Amino acid sequence: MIARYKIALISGLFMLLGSSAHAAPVLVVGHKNPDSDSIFAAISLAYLKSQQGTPAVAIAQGQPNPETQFVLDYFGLLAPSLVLKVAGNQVVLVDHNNYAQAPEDIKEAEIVGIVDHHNLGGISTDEPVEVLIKPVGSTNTIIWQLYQRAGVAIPSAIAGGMLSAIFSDTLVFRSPSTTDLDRTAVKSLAAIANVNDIQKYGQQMFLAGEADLITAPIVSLLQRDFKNFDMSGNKVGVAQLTAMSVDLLTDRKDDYLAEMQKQQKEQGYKSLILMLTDIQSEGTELLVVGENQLAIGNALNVSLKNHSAWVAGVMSRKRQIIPVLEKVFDQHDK
Ligand SMILES: [Mn+2]
Repeated sequence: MIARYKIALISGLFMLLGSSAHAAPVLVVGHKNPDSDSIFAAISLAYLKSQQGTPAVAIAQGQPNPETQFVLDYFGLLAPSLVLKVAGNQVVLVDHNNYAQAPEDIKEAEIVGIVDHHNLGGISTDEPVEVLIKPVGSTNTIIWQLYQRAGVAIPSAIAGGMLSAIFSDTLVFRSPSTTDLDRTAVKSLAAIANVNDIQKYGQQMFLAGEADLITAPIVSLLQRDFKNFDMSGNKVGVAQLTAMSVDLLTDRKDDYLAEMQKQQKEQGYKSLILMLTDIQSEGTELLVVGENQLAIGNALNVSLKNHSAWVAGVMSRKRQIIPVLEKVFDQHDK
């Protein structure tokens, strides 16, 4: 154990000596199908690292969704470059910490940092890594704290992106994942970004995000905020769409179910779940196809009819759905 650590230390030292002249920048990347938190965490952390003397660039594993694009345009920021291959680079993961949501070739890269607010997802590394994971509403809340501690000023546009990300992840503080730290961060960021009426701005942002829910192809909507999970060896997919009007979400329920059933069979999912989350009435229409439908319904105290049920008070995938599913698949396995 000790010998191995020594070797790691020595090779780390050689890397340090050998790479000082023209080191490639560290790549900061959020999860697949990036949401606002992933995009703005990459932008804000890359800027902070660069200010602290470590050249870093934000990259993304997908195009910005309509909500994120609205925020980018609103504050005059550019979307991070689309980069799918990271082999041979130093990488910081933001807003995720599992292989399923990281770049495909991440095992051929060197993970040098993780900043996240999700459950530990099973990544292992050869070298010691700087890891910062806190159970707060948004990765950008953690990054805001990093700026405070470092005493680095946040540019106005980046502050706008960061507060939007916190709004997006906490559904304007309505999600049970919200903490006091998220509220404090938004207050501070809003002052820097000159956003005077934060509630009004949040509404504008969500309206921009849900504008195409009626017209966009079902396949692309299902993919918009889709996350893959490995639960006790089972492939499980959980997508989420949010809107301020539930009709926008449930009008196309049959189309969603048909597409989900198709993908579940074709792509070998044990279960495929879609959360249609209504921000106004604070609940989720849950759509489930595949195995364990009864167990999932029971665990949430609802009975699924035609693969779906309204689950009052459920808004957070990470806090209220993933832990339930992990338990169901864990028990199912034993
Ligand atoms: Mn997030």
